[in-house]
Amino acid sequence: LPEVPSALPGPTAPMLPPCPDSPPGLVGRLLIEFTSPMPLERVQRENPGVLMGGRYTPPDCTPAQTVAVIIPFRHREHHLRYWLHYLHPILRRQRLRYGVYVINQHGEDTFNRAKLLNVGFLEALKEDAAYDCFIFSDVDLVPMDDRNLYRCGDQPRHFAIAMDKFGFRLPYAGYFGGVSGLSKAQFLRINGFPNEYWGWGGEDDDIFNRISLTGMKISRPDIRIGRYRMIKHDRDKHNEPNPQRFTKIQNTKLTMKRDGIGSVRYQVLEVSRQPLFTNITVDIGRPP
Ligand code: UDH
Repeated sequence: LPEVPSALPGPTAPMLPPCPDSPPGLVGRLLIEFTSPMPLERVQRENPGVLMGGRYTPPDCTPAQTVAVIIPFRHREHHLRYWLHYLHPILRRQRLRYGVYVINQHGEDTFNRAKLLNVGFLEALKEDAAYDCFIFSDVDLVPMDDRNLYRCGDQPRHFAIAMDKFGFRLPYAGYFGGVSGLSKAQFLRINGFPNEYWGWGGEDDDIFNRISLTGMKISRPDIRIGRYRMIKHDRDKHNEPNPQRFTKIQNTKLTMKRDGIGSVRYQVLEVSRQPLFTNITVDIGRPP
């Protein structure tokens, strides 16, 4: 006799259709400016659908990926408010399931962007093991077109390919700075990012090398769509150009096996869930 199920499996929540590949309701080219003041209360008011910690899930469809947006950070509150103001509505229109993580370097020692991004990868996964796509974004970069979709594909993605400060062009063929995205598997395949680039420069080229050395290729949007505005700023204190960067990027092949996500050491000092983002303050040490 056939088995008769004692209870039919009934959906507890309505089943939502998969989110479409090309989200309807995108608006294309956007007007981005950084002149009017941007109080955090206003940004919160404008984004009622964003949950505590900066989490969002589309109400009308099921996304294929769960995206962690990771921002390396120190003393840029003013930039962060613009970033949140512009990005939350864009990411919502893109029908992403996402969370925003601001990785705040504690103390005043030399800044280390790539190490903060490694911390973001691990800490986001501790919050939600479902993250399978990681978008790494500088806090001062806002896309000028919402068709530049913040999701991962079968190759690592470079999003910020046409920045205003570089005349809306790629500054050089191997440029991978500003905003980039890797799936969890792609990130692990390159052993994450280097931890040993202290100060400004070189870490993005090292990441580019890691991707090439593992046989992957960079994917990029159309040059007319990958446009960005950067919030103008002076060089930060304690993020001087790193004079070792030129020699270090010659040695990625040797260093990437021992220096990466497998060897990152840090101490989380505070995790605080804010209305529009999760702030993780971390002690990442200092250069040797
Ligand atoms: N960052 C901080 N705080 C810092 C340093 C860096 O939050 O003190 C983060 C932030 O997300 C920033 C990113 O690291 O967007 C990259 O650093 P950056 O903006 O300093 O790098 P960029 O190449 O500028 O954009 C370099 C200095 C340009 C000086 C130009 C003077 N006209």
